[in-house]
Amino acid sequence: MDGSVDRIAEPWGVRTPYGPGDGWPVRTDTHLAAGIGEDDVERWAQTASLLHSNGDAMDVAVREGRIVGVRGRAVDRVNRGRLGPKDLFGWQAVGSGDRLTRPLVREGGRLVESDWEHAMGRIVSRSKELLEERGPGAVGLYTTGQLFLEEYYTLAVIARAGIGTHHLDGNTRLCTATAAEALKETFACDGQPGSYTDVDHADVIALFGHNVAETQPVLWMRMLDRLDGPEPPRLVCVDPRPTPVARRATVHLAPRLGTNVALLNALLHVIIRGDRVDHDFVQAHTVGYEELAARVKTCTPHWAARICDVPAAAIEEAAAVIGDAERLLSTVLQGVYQSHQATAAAVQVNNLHLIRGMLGRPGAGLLQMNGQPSAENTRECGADGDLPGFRNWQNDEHVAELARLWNVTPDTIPHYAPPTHAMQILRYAEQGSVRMLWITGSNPAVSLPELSRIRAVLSQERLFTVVQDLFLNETAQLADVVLPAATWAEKTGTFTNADRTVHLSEKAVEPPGEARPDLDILLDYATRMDFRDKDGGPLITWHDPESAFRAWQRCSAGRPCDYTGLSYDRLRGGSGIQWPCTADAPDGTERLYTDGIGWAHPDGCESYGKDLVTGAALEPVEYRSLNPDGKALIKAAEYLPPHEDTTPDFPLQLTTGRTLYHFHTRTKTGRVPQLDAAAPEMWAELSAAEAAARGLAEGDLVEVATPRGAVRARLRVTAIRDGLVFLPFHYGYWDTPAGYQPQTRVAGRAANETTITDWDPVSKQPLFKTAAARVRLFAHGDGVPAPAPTTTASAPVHPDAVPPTEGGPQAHATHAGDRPEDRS
Ligand SMILES: Nc1nc2c(c(=O)[nH]1)N[C@H]1C(S)=C(S)[C@@H](COP(=O)(O)OP(=O)(O)OC[C@H]3O[C@@H](n4cnc5c(=O)[nH]c(N)nc54)[C@H](O)[C@@H]3O)O[C@H]1N2
Ligand SMILES: Nc1nc2c(c(=O)[nH]1)N[C@H]1C(S)=C(S)[C@@H](COP(=O)(O)OP(=O)(O)OC[C@H]3O[C@@H](n4cnc5c(=O)[nH]c(N)nc54)[C@H](O)[C@@H]3O)O[C@H]1N2
Ligand SMILES: [Mo]
Repeated sequence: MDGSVDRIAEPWGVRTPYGPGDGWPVRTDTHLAAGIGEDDVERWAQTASLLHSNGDAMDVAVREGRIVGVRGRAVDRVNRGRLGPKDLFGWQAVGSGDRLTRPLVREGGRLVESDWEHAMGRIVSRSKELLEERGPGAVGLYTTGQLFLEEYYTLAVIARAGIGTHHLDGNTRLCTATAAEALKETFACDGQPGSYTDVDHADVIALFGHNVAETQPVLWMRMLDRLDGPEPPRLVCVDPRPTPVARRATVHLAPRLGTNVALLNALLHVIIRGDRVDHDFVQAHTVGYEELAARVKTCTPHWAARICDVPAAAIEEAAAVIGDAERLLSTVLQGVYQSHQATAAAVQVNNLHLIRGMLGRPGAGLLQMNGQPSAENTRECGADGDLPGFRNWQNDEHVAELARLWNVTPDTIPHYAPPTHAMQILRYAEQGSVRMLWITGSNPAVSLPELSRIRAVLSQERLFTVVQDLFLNETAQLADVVLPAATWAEKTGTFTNADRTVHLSEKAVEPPGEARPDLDILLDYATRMDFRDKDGGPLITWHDPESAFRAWQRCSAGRPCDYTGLSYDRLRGGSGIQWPCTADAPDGTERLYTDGIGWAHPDGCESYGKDLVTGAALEPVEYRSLNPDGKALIKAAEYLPPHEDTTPDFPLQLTTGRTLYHFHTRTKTGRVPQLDAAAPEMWAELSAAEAAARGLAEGDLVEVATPRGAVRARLRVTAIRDGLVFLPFHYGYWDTPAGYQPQTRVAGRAANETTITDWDPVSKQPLFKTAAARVRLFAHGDGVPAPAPTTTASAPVHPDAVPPTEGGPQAHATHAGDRPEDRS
């Protein structure tokens, strides 16, 4: 099968079909810079993908101190050598000519070049001033899902035990807060139950609001290879857009936005009505079944059909497929997490698995997906609104454990209330109680909802903003101090993907100019702040990535995410390894809950749970009486209508999301010629009927407006459901074209000008996927089609009208088949 294809035109490459229970064949994908052959590569450095949560393992090719390409790692359990388009080409952004190379500080209103001494000095003196005058609550830290484990753990210790602030969260709040919360509601603890190898065994795969084809293309390759092999699985897809997944589905349900709970309750109704319930499993491992059965009794497919605008027969059919499954794998992502009733809906997917006994065996897998590459570590290390090691802020013994570990008194670690969530930190900054905000690895001026408000908050005079990034992005433009960070391939560390696989990422090249690894910056800050433990010793006792990793191992010991059996050496050379990895499970753990529910006992659990409607936290005593034996919790939820519904003025539903070729606010992918060219500009999507009703055609310039703001973009007419407009959220208000020309300002282009300040009451995740909007003609097109890809959910209904998305010779990547030495 060896050969080469244009991986912009054919994002998933060639097929390697396989049957149930067989190992996924190897296919090694390679892309090297023009004119470079494998013989020209001086060195390969081991790492994994940092442009999504899949954790595709790869080696970075180095020549003369520069990255010149990448090759998938055939030995790795996650990808068996394959890479997606973003990873094949995205490495070029690391060497981009416009990286930040020196610290910047604001002088007389302008950002000017400075040095580390001066820039760190400003941060430290402001920190000390605020701690003195206003206390730790004046300092907020907003991090990411894109750093390394060692960095998050250091950040968490600095925040919780050094500064002593409650206000530390990640952009994971926008991303996987609901995944974590749904797992906490059902299993009383975070931790992904399933494994990617469940794809190898499943007879039914159900995807809820997850466009895996575009957002984890290698996982989709695995599914495609099953679909093209003997005894293929049946696919259920719940998504309002015609995604590549929807096009391959046995049953595709395209609900109205924000109606996931109604749809899931109807699926549960049919399964319970037909008694496709594993009563033995329910009896042995769960509490709450009776309440669920009562709750969904009236949720017939006919009832849901009216709410979701999906045919009742299709709901029956999907329920029959799920009800008949012997090995059901479900995945859930942003179509649930960022939509109305996020946690309540995600929990109903868990319920499907619990009542069908689909847990803890090959193929019976549940993946409450992650989005960002290291979001898992943000959660584990407690750099989001959790305590490190999945510890429970309401459990005094857990807080005491951390205090012993860090040699501080328990009252040093704030735990009087749940750690502050990102939207609330922003609110405190808006109101003036938070006076310093340190942003690491995120671009909130593009990625948070209601941008006019975010810009106003971040540019306040009284708020001291620090931005630590690779580029002078939209957020950095508003900062008081900008710190140049080294990134992936320029620093060493570990990170963990969505199925708990830990990878080592080695330094391959030097960072540009004075840019420094995030870990070094944080350690430097801790030293300058002189953070001490209770005996006067230094609070932070580690000094480099490997010693930070060992410190984290001690923190993880005995917790669900136990890393004690791992080491840098063990992660070097072979495959990534799944946690928990301990002396008892030295090769890691493929699936959780193979032997009952492990972490729901009141003494050990991470969370006592919340009310699914109000988000109010349960008291320890309430939890103890509800679940004394630590079983899984079946929690029912009632469907409630979306907060912002359509009106005559705003008659369409608006959703936002991703395209295959770009990552977030495009700081990395926008600087890569192959990726930039595949989707160079903003667009909007409507169905043919909605376009016709407004006299609109492909390529017309339209304005999409909500009560918050508007964007202008060319229209792509697709097979999206009626009543819906879609905007990709990748395009910021600064253009950063590949080729590194100077940036230019583009007004009215970022999708988040239109989105609403609103969040799920339980997980506090912002709702980027349910709002009401109107679309009107701004100017007729000039025959030029919308700049949207044709290979994705954005495929035009009239393919002849739009030239196909291709990458040409520069987008060719090679693939090579199984070699005996690669077989594991
Ligand atoms: N190419 C690419 N890949 C990425 C990323 C990227 O930026 N680009 N980012 C990474 C990150 S951080 C994340 S979080 C993931 C996100 O990965 P996904 O969740 O797969 O991506 P999205 O496009 O945000 O949303 C998924 C789908 O939700 C559907 N949807 C919208 N509203 C609803 C609803 O109310 N109900 C249902 N059932 N579906 C709905 C949309 O039509 C969309 O197809 O991707 C990761 N991978
Ligand atoms: N409308 C709408 N908005 C959304 C979403 C949506 O679906 N719709 N999705 C949400 C989701 S799921 C997510 S995850 C967020 C993502 O939103 P952001 O976090 O804003 O995403 P990025 O553009 O990836 O920003 C990451 C920043 O970190 C920098 N960076 C990269 N690597 C490093 C590093 O090693 N060190 C440092 N210091 N910096 C680094 C990059 O240059 C970039 O500026 O957007 C959210 N916003
Ligand atoms: Mo995300």
